[in-house]
Amino acid sequence: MSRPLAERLKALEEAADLSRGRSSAESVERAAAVVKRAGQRVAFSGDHTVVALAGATGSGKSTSFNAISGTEFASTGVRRPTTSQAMAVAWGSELPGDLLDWLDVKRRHLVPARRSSFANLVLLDLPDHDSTEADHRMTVDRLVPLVDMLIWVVDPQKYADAALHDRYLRPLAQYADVMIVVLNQSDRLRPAELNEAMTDLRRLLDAEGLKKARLMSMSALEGDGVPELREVLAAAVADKKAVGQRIAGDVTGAAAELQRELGTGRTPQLDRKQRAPLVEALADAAGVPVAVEGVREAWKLRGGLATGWPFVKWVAKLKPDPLRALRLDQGPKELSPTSLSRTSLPGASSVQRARLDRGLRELVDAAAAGLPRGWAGAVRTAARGHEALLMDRLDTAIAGADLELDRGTGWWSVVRALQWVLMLAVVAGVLWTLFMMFAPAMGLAGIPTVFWWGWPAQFVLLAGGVVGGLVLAGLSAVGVSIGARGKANRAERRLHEAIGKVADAELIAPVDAELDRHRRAVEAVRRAS
Ligand SMILES: Nc1nc2c(ncn2[C@@H]2O[C@H](COP(=O)(O)OP(=O)(O)OP(=O)(O)O)[C@@H](O)[C@H]2O)c(=O)[nH]1
Ligand SMILES: [Mg+2]
Repeated sequence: MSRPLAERLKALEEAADLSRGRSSAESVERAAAVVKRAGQRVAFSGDHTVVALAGATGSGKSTSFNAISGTEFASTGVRRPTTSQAMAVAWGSELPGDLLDWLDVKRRHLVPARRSSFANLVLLDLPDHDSTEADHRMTVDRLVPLVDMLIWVVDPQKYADAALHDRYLRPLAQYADVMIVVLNQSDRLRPAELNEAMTDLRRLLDAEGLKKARLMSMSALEGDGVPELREVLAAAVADKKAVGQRIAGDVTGAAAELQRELGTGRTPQLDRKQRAPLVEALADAAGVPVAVEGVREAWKLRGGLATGWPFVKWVAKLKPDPLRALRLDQGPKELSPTSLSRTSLPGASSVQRARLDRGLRELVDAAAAGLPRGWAGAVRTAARGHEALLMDRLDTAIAGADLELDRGTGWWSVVRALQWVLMLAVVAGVLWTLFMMFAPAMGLAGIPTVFWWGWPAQFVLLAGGVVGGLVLAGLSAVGVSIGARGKANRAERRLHEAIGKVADAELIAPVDAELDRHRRAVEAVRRAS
């Protein structure tokens, strides 16, 4: 087998594999069968040239078989149909048993020939293709795709028969290189009639795309044209091209069929602009806004608890922590890899679902635009194949995102310490005041009042502690609120990133892979053609 042909076969095999499940099963299987058959044909004997005589009953196939081979192996007759089983005669030192087994031709004869111009020729006499016997037709249909060269034997009465032209010649046009049409029984026509019939038949063949098919006239009975046909066969045997040409024809036909099923040959591109809205819809459906709001509230609550005025902040302790309630406060390390749903975020509302569905549909429709049905379906399956798991994946991604809630809390501790000092000042002020009030009654008269900045020290401690604590709490609240906004923004970014990764892995990548598959199939078919 020539190198280009071997490469074309490889490309055809690749195209068939890529098209499997997308293009029609018939075209894929046909291509795969061509590849397999070619491999077998060459493996069983690339040296032999298998030529079959086919045609309608009574056209003279068996008579031609005997005339060409110079034997009497084939029985001819007036009883129609005569030949019911394929028969082979092989020239050489031994019968090519494997090849004939593969062809499943049981009746076989050897013509010992070492140096004959027919050495390595296998000539087959086939039953008729237009028989009332169904298995005759089956034998023909089985062998026509397997042989290397076909000689169509036609007679002056039936050479234009629709059964021959519609069922065989036209569909086999791609094998014109390895087809010979022989107008037999030329002895039954006057020269002018023969001329006319040959011209008519040539025109018919040309119109059917068989320009390259050779047309000859012959009288198998009287021998006219037999040497010429023998010469053509000897030449085919000598240049050994028939096997390759036949396979090349197979590849061309199968590739053309695959090509048709790939559409215009242009693969659509996934529109990157559609990614952002899709991620947005996914984030929405997965509850990212709720999570972001939770981050904001939790930050405020936690910041308030840390930096608030100690005398009232216990009230805040009564509120549940929103992130804990959503089960979003667990760091990535604490996640158990087994549980599927990890957060307690609310499920998607019907509105969110509808929006997500629309986003997905738009993405898929754009990606599949212009693709033939089977391929478009595969793109759709690629995008929606894991849909059931998608929500879980999104939830896992949200649960695993680092929301950075453990960072940026350093100043809270400083404020907390300050608040303690200020609280102690208040307590000291109160105790001091009480002491000053009850000192005389306890017989401790005459304790002088200490003045700071013109005010009694205990009052300065008490008032300073209260005012300081409240002011500090107020300023901290502003800081916490600014921090909460920052945390919420960062969480939103982080969660979108995480959702984007899921979208890429579960939706974009599979669709891209499917489009790439189409692209590669188009390319493989181009190489096979
Ligand atoms: N006049 C004439 N008769 C022929 C010629 N070739 C074959 N015949 C006759 O046509 C009849 C049929 O010939 P076969 O060779 O048996 O035809 P076949 O195509 O093998 O027919 P099936 O085996 O039935 O498919 C026989 O009687 C042959 O003698 C020819 O070139 N000229
Ligand atoms: Mg016959």
